[in-house]
Amino acid sequence: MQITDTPAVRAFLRCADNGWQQGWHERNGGNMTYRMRPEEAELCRAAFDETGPWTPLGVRAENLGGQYFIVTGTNRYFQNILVCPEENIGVAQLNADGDAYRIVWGLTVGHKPTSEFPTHIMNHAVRVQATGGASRVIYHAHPVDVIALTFLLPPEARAFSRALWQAMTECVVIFPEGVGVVPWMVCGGVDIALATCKEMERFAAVIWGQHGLFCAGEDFDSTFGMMHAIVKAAEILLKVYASGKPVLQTITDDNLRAIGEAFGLTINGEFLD
Ligand code: 2HA
Ligand code: ZN
Repeated sequence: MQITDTPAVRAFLRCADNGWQQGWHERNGGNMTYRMRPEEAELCRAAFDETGPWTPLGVRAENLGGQYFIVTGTNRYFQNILVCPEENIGVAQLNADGDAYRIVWGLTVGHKPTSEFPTHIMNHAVRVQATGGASRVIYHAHPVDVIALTFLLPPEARAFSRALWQAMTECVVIFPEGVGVVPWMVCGGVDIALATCKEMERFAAVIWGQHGLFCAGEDFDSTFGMMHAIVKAAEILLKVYASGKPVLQTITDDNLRAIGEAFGLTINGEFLD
């Protein structure tokens, strides 16, 4: 079987293309990584070249040592991923210490994983711990409405979580813990990786000021679905703000508590009044 025909890679390709179709990936914007299950990596192993030199990551994820990740490439475009997977995505292996990587398959153009690879790896490290090993996908995109919202709300988890919960009933069901926020920072480096993974200790979704959004999840559907819900809620908020009309009713804190009770959820009480 070709690597591109294995279920894990096919699911990665489909998710990436869905993001492109949504308009979340101008030019080379956005990136995605998937932490492969041992049996998924084993299925591809015959096609891996595991002889290359290690490249330092700049961060260290001890709990991920030796694991394999499907990754998008730096300066590659989501619009091309489905058409030419081998040029635009690859598989990266971490060394035993979890502080360096090598490409073992793919990325035949550019040969380097996404510039946000340190952020992805640190997010995986934290989400693996937060979910007892279940978390596998980290997905970063540049959705217009989420970025626009970062000009209008204070760059704080509480403000964003409350606004998004109030925008659409299902939001508090999808992310009852809320969303994290990292105010504007230089992207692509270790500092933003550390700031993001600190938020990821508590939240599966983290908004980057004037930049975009990171979502983590156990599979592609739930990760994409989280991103989609946040984008949609942001769009609703912007439409309401842009209407210039007074808001006559919203989802109150008691309404949110009632949803929590009805669905058996623990809603982050810090964000309720
Ligand atoms: O991959 O989105 O944050 C390009 C980016 C950097
Ligand atoms: Zn980005």
